[in-house]
Amino acid sequence: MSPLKSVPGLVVLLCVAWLSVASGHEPREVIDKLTIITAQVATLAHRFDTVADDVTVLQQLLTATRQCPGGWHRVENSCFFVPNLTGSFNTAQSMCARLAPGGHLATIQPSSQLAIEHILEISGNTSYIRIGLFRDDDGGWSWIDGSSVGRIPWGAGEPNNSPRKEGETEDCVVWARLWARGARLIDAPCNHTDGILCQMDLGA
Ligand SMILES: [Ca+2]
Repeated sequence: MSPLKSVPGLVVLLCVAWLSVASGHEPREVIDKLTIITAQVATLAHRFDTVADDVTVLQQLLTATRQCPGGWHRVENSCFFVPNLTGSFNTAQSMCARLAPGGHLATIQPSSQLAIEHILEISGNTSYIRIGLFRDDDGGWSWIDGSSVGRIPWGAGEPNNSPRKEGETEDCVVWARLWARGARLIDAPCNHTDGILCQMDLGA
């Protein structure tokens, strides 16, 4: 593409005139060189896009070949684990971080919910399982790994911020393992001792 067609003509003419004077070349030569440089830049940009696409494919292949640690269950590009431990929200998050690099309390996405339900059904005996959802400073709900919060499968009547003890608040979320399928999340106090669902991400 001629530079005359890619930027305002007046600016190009002024640049060509200046370059012509500064370099001692004829304006036609300057235009020819600018045209060649423009074409080279376009070629390099195309090559960069091609390399970026190749890197994306290689990253996807690398993620696909990674494996979960022993005892962890793979769901999509993450691994999930129910340790034979219990803890408060903060304790559980620390445990998950110690169990695997990048480990954290689990995030439940609609696409992975059914598979995670199955993992919880075959793991442990604890009725309530901590996950990484908590009430943030704005009063909304946030996942501890920063994932976007979409539809939350709350149980019937939840969240109700209805603690049994006076003075407590229900600022953390647990998975009620024995509730009906599909809607098992309830808000509950963060300091209660519950089971734990950890997650580590293979693509990290
Ligand atoms: Ca509740």
